[in-house]
Parts: sequence; C-alpha cells; structure tokens
Amino acid sequence: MDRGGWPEVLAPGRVGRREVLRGLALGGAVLGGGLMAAGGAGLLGARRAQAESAEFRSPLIFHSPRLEPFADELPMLPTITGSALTLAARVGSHSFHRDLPAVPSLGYNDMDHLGPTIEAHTGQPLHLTFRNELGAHPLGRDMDHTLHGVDHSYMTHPPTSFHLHGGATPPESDGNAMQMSRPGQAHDHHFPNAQQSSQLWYHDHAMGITRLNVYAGLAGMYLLRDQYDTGLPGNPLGLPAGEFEMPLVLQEKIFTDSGAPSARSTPVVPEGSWEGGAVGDVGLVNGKVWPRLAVARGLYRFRLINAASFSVWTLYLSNHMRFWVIGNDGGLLDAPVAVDRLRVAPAERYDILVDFSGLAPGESVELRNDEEPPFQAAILGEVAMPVFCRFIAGAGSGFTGPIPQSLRGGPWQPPALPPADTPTVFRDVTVSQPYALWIPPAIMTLNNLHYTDPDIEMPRQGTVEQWNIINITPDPHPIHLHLIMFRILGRHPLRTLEYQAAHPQPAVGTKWTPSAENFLGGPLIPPQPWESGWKDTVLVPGGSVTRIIVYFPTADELGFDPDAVFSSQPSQPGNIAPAHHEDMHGGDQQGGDLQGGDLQGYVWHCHLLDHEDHDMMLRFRTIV
Ligand SMILES: [Cu+2]
Repeated sequence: MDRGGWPEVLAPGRVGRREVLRGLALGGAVLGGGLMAAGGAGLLGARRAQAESAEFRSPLIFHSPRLEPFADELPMLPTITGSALTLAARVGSHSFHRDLPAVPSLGYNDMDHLGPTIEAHTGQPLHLTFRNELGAHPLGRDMDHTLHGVDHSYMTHPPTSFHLHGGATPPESDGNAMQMSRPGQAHDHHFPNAQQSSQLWYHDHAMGITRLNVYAGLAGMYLLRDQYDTGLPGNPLGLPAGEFEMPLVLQEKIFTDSGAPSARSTPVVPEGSWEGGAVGDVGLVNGKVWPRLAVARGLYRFRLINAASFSVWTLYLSNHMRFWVIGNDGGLLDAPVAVDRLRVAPAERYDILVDFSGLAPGESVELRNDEEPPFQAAILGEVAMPVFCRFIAGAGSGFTGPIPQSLRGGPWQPPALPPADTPTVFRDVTVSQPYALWIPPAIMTLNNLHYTDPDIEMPRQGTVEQWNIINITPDPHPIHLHLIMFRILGRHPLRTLEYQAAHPQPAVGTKWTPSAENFLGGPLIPPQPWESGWKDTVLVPGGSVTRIIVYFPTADELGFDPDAVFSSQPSQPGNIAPAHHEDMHGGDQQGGDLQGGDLQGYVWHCHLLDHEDHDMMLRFRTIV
C-alpha cells in the first residue's frame, strides 16, 4: 500500500510571511523557488537524520516539555442526543496529561476541552441552541489584530460561530464566519439531518480567530445514524457498536513548560502575529496527550477525525497490521478497503475497523504517524509527530463478527454509490501564497482574492460542476466546501513554474484563475479507493490540479433556500450592542454581504485553520 497515492511534488511555489521569516532566520538562502525544488531531497534527508537523533531540538521552533507517553487513559467522549439540544461554549480548566497542571481551555457544556458527541438520526431535525458563555480567551495574546475585524475586545469577549461541518444546513444556521455571537449571546440552529448516515463534526468558525477557538477546544463529533447504520448492536451492516465503536478526535499540539497549549510554534514569529501554521510535537486523542486504551481482542469501529489545525498525517499501526476503511466524510463506502496506511488531512473523517484478535493478552499496538511536515515547515526543523495512542489487548474477545463483505447495494444496506455525475460547467479556482517583494505581511489566498472581495463564485442551483483546484504552492491544502458533498475525480501534477510564467499573478484583490489544462504534468491520478464516496474536504497536493465533481442542489431538493438573505446578528442578541463590521464590507458587492450587515451564501476554504483565518476563505452563492 502506498502513502495515499500522491507522489510528493515539491513544486516551486511562493512563500508567505512565516516562510519569509523562516528563510531570513536561516540566512535568507532558501527563499528561491528553484532552490526549494532542487534542494528538497537533500534537506529532507538531513532533517530525518536529525529527527532520529533523540536529543536534537531545533532552536527555531518551540518544544513541549518531555512527557511520558501512554500515562493517561484514553477519554470516552460523552454522547448527547435529542430533537432540541443546547451547547454552551465555556472556559474550563483542563489537564492535557497526567504530569501537566490544569490550564484554561475551551469546551462545550460541562466539558473542559472539546465537546460531547452529538448523535442524530436521518430525517429527524435537530434544533440546537448555541450559547456563547466564554470569558477571557486562553489564547488571547495570540490574536492578530490585523485580521478581519479582530480587535482587543476579542481577548476578553471572544466571538464564536457554530458550524456543523458536512451538514446540508440552511444558510442562517450554517455558522457563517460573519454571523458571530459574543459572550451573553446565543444563536438558534436548525439542522435538517436530511442526509444519509455520516460522520460529521462541529467546530467554531468565527472570523479571524477560528484557529484559536478550535485549538483551544471548540470542536466535537456529530454522528448521523440511519436505518442501516443504526449504531446499535445487531445492526444490519454487522458493524461493531456500543463500547466497540469509538470516536477518536486526533489533534497535535505544542505545550509550554507551564502546561498550556501554545498556538505558536516558532519564536521567529512574534506573539500576536498570524503564523501561517504550526506543527505540533505531541499527539492527542479525545483531549489527552498520548493516551492508552485497554481493548478487547476483537473488532473495533473507530470514527477518526483529523481535528488538527495544520498537519496531514499518514496513520499506521505499529505492528503494521492491516485495518479496513469502511467510510469517509459523507458516509459508507461500497465495501471495506483493506489498508496498512491511511493519509488523513485536517477536517477529513475516516471510519475504520481494527481487528485486535491477533494480539496476545497484554500485547500492545500503537497508532502512529510518519508523514513529514510540509517543506516550508520542515526547513525550521519541524519533524513528524510520531504517535497518537497505544491500544493494550485484554483477555476478553469483545466483538467477534467478521469484516463485512459489502456495506452498500445488498439487502438491508443503503444503495450502492452512484457514479459521479457528468459536469456541464467547468470552473477553475486557484490556491496560492502571494507576497510582495518578498516582504511580509504575506497572505494565503483562493483565486488571489481577499475574503471581502466581491468577485465570488456563483454556481447555479441544479447544476453539476467540475471544479479544477489549481494549487501552485508546494504544500498540501485540504479544501472544504460548505453546504454540499462532492466526489473526487482525480488529480494531476502541475507544471507550476511554466503555469506561473505564462500567467503572471496580479496583486491580491484581482481574481486570478487561469486555466491549467496546458500545464498538466501527467495523466489524471484517480482518487484512492477510500476517497471514493461523498466528500466535503479534499486534500489538494502541492503543485497539482485536483478535480472534483459538485452538484449544487435546488431549494426544493434541500427543503430550504440556500440563497436566502439572513442577518449577521445572532438570533438571541441579548443586551449587547450590534457588532459593526463596516471595515469588512466592501461597497459594490455583486455576491457579497449586503447593506446593513445582512449576509448571503456560504463559504469554501482551506481547512488549515491558520490559512482559513488569513485569507484562504471565500464566499459562494448558489443562485437560481
Ligand atoms: Cu491552506
């Protein structure tokens, strides 16, 4: 099995502020794109050697205190269910490891970090009241006041926006980044749940501080069940249930010596400045560093999510035994896919089966990662975060059912995955890191635009489109579209330098989406078998053209108007004066925000949260 199917293309790209600063710190010698491409292999080799020397610690990055692995039990996330729920974001006090003190953290309801798993059922709508009950933000000093409306009040009164990731949700309930609640305010969300069984998740989406809110803990799992995938023992699919089905929320972090999570990864970027993305050096599962889990010697269903801000991981089990992928973002695959490695980008979910029956009682196996950080992080000395957790086999045999032969298309199974639709509209979009004269500040962009620029995508409802996502950076970006699920058609390497030379990139603010069809570096590489179903997030490799097939449903099909105008104010505004966002609203906005602070449409963005905050996020509308 290969590493997720993409030959790493270290295509030359442009560099952002952090990358500029890194380059300066290293003597300014590594900024040139050509050098990046030419020097990649040697540098990576040297870095791997450094990583294997246990004592090597790059002075250009922060390091967590040394922590004993597998000291804590893997926490079970509580589950809540019902047709009307309340989730309140609060400041808690959380210890991330046995040997770390409790520190301020964010969580939902009575959880000090992360939130409960919401279980919902297809066809049963959920009314969720989200309340912002936050106080001073644990990462307030990391807020960058040059980003979209972020001001000093955010440190003590942080805004929030609650988003159900993967949900087909009415726009006023979708957690628009501009529809923020301040402490004391609340917002009512209607989630129709009119979609098949799938593994969604919820997280904060507030403009300019999403990376800090999520890193501090505002995320949780949302399992949507249906009549096939019931989540109950004896379910028609024969899948493990109850204690043998577990959400695993995977993250990586860096800790300070005081035990607090650090949003910064390098002293090269000053506190209070947007950094561009931080690789963690410890792994967390369900909010604990490197936990251990006692397992029965049987089959388990793990609902994995990469809930990290920045890193793509290649996961494997330490004894290299195979496991089975049975589903991804949008639901089940047609049949289990046996793998021994699985590449997971931020915001991607994978539904896997792991069979511990071959272990002897007392034997253990670890969930590990060996994906190197992207090139531009690696040049600071960042290395792969090696492990998430340890499973220790007990004496009991647990769930002993077989691996299902199929998951769809049979009796008492959901219908087989349909072939991807045939597109009638083709749309080129770009992913880039523009910079001016090599001088900070830099920015990450889609289509070379700021979030507030008016020239947004406006696909027609009822239309099948092919989006060609052209990534001229050397690094991977997981691209996520709200409202819809899509299919991955495949990926081409891009002859990036030639493409850029033929189409010089204008200053940020001018839409730049030239066709890349004459600059493909090879044939279409089809998606991996485990990417074959419905996806809401696609890993777009560095130097690539990634093609997805997207159907934009009509209001009739959705049961709500996806182009409805809605207020930017929360539905329960309390006694707090309306927020002012004038600085974020342009004047003549064909598809943009309306006068008076009203909003329209959804967003698509990179799910590297640092990128999303600045400015790799754009609005889109689906029009009639
Ligand atoms: Cu990105």
